[in-house]
Amino acid sequence: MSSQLIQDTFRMNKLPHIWCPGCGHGILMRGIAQAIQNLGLDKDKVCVVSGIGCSSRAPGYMDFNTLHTTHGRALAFATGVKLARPELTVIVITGDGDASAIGGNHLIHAARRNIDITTIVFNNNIYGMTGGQYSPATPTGDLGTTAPYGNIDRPFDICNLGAAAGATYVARSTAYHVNPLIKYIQKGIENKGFSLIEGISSCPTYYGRKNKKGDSVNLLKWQKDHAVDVKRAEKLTEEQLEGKFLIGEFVDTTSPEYTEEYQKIIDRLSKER
Ligand SMILES: Cc1ncc(C[n+]2csc(CCOP(=O)(O)OP(=O)(O)O)c2C)c(N)n1
Ligand code: SF4
Ligand SMILES: [Mg+2]
Repeated sequence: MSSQLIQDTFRMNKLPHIWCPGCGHGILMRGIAQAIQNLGLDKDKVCVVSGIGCSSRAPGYMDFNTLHTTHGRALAFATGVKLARPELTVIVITGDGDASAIGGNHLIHAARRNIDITTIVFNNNIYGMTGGQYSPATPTGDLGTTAPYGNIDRPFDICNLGAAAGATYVARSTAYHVNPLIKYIQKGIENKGFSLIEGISSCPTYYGRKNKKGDSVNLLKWQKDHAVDVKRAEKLTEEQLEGKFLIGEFVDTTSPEYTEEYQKIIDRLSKER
């Protein structure tokens, strides 16, 4: 990370961060800071909200208006912020567990409302902070402290979940694919509506170790070797896509935005009085 980016967008007195060496979360956090800086946003007009988890530590380090809330409720708090101060750019940082287990209901309803919030899910396929329990994003068969014989659940595809619920911008990148990640976050922030960007992260401490997938370098190499861009995937056969996952943009559309619709009611009622 360039030292200027750190000086400009991070709280120097909160660093160094508490993440384990090799954790992917720092790369994703840096991507968000870079996207905000690239867009030239006024720091005082940005609000970054998180729930609880390793991923949700990120706003503590970032020098914007920030809220570290309760597990799973980041989007509920962020919805309140956006309705009260619609002029703010509201960004949610959340984990796979935070967003799709305890916070799953908030995720689908924020997407359904198309409220102008950009949500970045740091997906490390596990509950990192609490010791490696399986999450709704843990692949079937993988190990966690609560699945010592292999997870029998089918995982959510978090992008498909957001798209099906009505998000108007949906994309996925990884800690390895940093430049597209930054581009998608920028596009998500620019989208007037609910944007969901899934960042595939890596947790060498729990997910990597429990599943014998190696250290952080191996986990990043896995992302490099298994990610296929959605446009390229169209030309590949099912066999060629076996064991791979898709990155890229899945939804980029428009729909009425929630706070604007809400304001229209306020304006109409004010005129009628
Ligand atoms: C209401 C509530 N339930 C459970 C917890 C315990 N808890 C804290 S973080 C966490 C899981 C975090 O996993 P994830 O969202 O994937 O983030 P990660 O740590 O993997 O980045 C849980 C279950 C809590 N803090 N509050
Ligand atoms: S436990 Fe996993 S997710 Fe949490 S800081 Fe360590 S490597 Fe990162
Ligand atoms: Mg997680």
